[in-house]
Amino acid sequence: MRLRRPVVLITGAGGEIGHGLVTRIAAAGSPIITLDVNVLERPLARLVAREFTGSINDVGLLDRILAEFEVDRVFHLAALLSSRSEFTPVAAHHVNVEGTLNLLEFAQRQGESHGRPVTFVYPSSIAAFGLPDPATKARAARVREDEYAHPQTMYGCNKLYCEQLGDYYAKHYKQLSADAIARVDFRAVRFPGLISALTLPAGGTSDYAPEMIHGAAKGETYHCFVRPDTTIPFMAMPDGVDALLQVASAPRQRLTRTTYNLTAFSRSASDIREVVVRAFPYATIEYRIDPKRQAIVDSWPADVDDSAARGDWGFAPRYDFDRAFEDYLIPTIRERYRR
Ligand code: AKB
Repeated sequence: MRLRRPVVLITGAGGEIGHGLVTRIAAAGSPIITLDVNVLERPLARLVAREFTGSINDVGLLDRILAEFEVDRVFHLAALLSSRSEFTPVAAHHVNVEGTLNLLEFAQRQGESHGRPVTFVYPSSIAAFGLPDPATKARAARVREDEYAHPQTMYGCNKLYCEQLGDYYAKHYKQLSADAIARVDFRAVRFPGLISALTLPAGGTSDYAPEMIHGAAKGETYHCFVRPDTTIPFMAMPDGVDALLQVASAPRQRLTRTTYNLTAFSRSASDIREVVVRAFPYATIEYRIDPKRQAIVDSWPADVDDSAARGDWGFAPRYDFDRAFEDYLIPTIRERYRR
């Protein structure tokens, strides 16, 4: 007999992905508990059953959550992004790796206590790739999951390693102990640059795209820190949230891997500038290249092969480049700043 109602745990719930994810899961009627270092904004907090303010490295706090709740799904979103992580690599490792290890251990113990695997959804990133030079990037075209896995950033190293760690918890956990059973059903997606209309980006290297739009809508001059020809894959946030929900609910037997590439469109910085300037004719967007951030983006693929996600669990983004800007980003951001 079940004594407690299963809940969904979302870490980093106040961040860019968390906003959309909390809203969607709450609308579907599932109770949510959140863990974030910052207090959630009021409208978001109202949607959750219980809000914990604290660190994913506070093991005592995780123990309290373990004792009080039956968690059957974890969306582990908390992380320091790529640019921020290069300034504080040790702190990035602490949050991105040790924090993820704490959450995986939490999920294993939850699964042991209620006797069923806990679905653990992990947003990884194109930062897990590392292409050595622009010529290789141009030649590589649509990179598959297992190619060029030589990240050049602390964040990329953290993401790649945590994908492996999740795989270990899902398949090989304590393999020499006769009585240990793996209780973590780990599922990771490698996100491209995500562009959200609702939240401001914080600390990413793909942020030049959302920053251009938000800057233009606010009437501020924006200095784009990468060259006009710089190309990486992107996705509109609603498709990112859909992907997390879809991969979480995909039948286990359909999944042929634990980590999946995802993309919606690959466009250059100048393509993005052009569409933003068309929508906001008074926008001032200039190029002021930051060689270090440019080098990071140059090490990320121009496009990825996401056929495994499409084939295994039906990933099909709704927003291509034109729809993302015309139907989602421009109207929503315009409205946001008008208000
Ligand atoms: C970042 O730029 O750090 C992120 C990412 C690509 O994972 N947006």
